[in-house]
Amino acid sequence: MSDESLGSPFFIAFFITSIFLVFIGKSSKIEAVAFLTGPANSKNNNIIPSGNVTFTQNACGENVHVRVYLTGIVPGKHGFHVHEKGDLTNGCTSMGAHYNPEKLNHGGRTDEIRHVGDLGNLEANELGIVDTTFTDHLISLTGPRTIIGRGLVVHETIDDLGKGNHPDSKKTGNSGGRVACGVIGVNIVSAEWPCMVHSSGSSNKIILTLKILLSFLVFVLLKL
Ligand SMILES: [Cu+2]
Ligand SMILES: [Zn+2]
Repeated sequence: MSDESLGSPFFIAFFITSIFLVFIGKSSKIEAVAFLTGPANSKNNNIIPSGNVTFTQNACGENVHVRVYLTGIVPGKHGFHVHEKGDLTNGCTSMGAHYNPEKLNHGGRTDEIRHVGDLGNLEANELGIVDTTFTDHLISLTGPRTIIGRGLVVHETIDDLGKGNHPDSKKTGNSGGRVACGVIGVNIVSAEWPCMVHSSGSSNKIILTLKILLSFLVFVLLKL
């Protein structure tokens, strides 16, 4: 191969396009949303709680970003969990237990031992509004720990995160009744969903880089 071909505009364009494809073009973003509501609360001027929770995962296996905006919630802290069922037959009570595929004890969101569904507490301000974001490393919108189609529940009282003395502490965090809930459904899906290979976003990028390097090699060999 001559030196001129390496420096040709076509060659440079090919290389730039390849890099662009690896880092930008190969998005496998998924977003899910749950609309939460519950019965009018007699302890809260009969206000009906409502609002949305969105879950965003930018690539298979990556952390999930959670955005919460709820109104009509009694001021203070409230347990917040993904429950195993997306069943609203009998309101929030039919959503089953905390989503716990690994059969571990209940815990807090940042604890090593926790249910996959344990998302800690939400805090409503004096106006009854919860407006917060956080990122979780354990829930997923794809693969074996997907929360799609499951229930999302806000409880009446604070979750003790498995550290209380109550017998239910290590099972539920003893956070009382269920004041608002909804089913987690798909909102935005890009081309790669569901992830057919359970690999992390970074290893997907490595595989794609190898594919591009291989096609680059074929291209070079054809030019020889
Ligand atoms: Cu719960
Ligand atoms: Zn739990």
